[in-house]
Amino acid sequence: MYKDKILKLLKSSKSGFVSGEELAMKLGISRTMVWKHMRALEREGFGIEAVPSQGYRITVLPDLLRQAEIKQGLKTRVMGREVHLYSETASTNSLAMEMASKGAPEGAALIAETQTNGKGRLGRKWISPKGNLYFSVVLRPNMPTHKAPLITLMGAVAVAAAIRKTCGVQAAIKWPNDILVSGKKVSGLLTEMSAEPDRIRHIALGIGVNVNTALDELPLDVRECATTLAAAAGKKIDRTMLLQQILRNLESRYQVLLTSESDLLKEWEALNTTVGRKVAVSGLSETLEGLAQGIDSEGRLVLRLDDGSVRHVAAGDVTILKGRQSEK
Ligand code: BT5
Repeated sequence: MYKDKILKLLKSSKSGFVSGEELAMKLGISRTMVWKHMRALEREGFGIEAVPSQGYRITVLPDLLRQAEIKQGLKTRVMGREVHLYSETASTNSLAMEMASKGAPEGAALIAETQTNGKGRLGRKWISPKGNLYFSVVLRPNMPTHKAPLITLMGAVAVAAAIRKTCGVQAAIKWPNDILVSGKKVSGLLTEMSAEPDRIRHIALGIGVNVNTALDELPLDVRECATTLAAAAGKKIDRTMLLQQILRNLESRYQVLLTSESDLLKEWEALNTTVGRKVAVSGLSETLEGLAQGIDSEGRLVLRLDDGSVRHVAAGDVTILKGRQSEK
């Protein structure tokens, strides 16, 4: 698309300016067409200044994801090989499940600027104001059904490592699907699956990250336990860069999971904030308290209860009990 090419040229110009003549020549279009594309970019929220004898330059960059920018320099083979970008959808996970059942390839990424019915686990909601990241990738792992929880752990590693690298913020994983910064939730993952008794057909790995939204866009009860990367880093975060890094990490960590599960679990252990802590895990029928000792080969949390017995917990919500943190 010409608009994306124009943006690329303007962004890579050292002085910031590129003349209408140069743009017209490089794109093989007339100067009138260049001008028309500039007006179209302004309608999308870009600020464009035209200075006689210097040319055009960008003065305001809107915080909008663009498909071409996401693809540019991504350099992945699988993750993001197809990118579908929506300004609004009910839930990218619902979309991903639907598209996967119709044959979408592994690595297809469904991304939305906002969700009207963002989903958490167990019918809970994921609040999805603009300015953050909401996306799902289609996966078709050749692994038995009981190993599917490892996909969530793999995704958590990819997200936590990407946040550390691109935002310089010490993100940590709370088992099973939360990413925390300073004890507050900045990201959540939702893995949905279609399977036969012994075989996974496809998975939608959904990732929500609070990036640039103002905290008061979140309802009070959520705000108390949540934060955003911009708040933690003290600056606006480039969502495209973060998204690209998560996709790159998903590509590499998915391969690690499929070829050397123990290596993936080692990285998970290094990034997690649950193991070694005294925790309470509330499941559907009971709440267990104990020392989180580790993770097993099916992604279950290994918990030593106060009576010395050991339980492998497959799902639940973890509360890290305060006052016992020296156990880490
Ligand atoms: C999760 O569930 O954390 C999974 C979140 C997955 C969201 C992504 S966005 C893209 C894809 N499409 C979807 O529809 N979903 C996925 P859970 O562990 O059940 O946590 C849900 C709880 O987190 C809620 O009950 C709230 O307490 C809290 N919460 C909701 N919105 C939040 C937000 N934006 N930031 C932090 N916490 C939030």
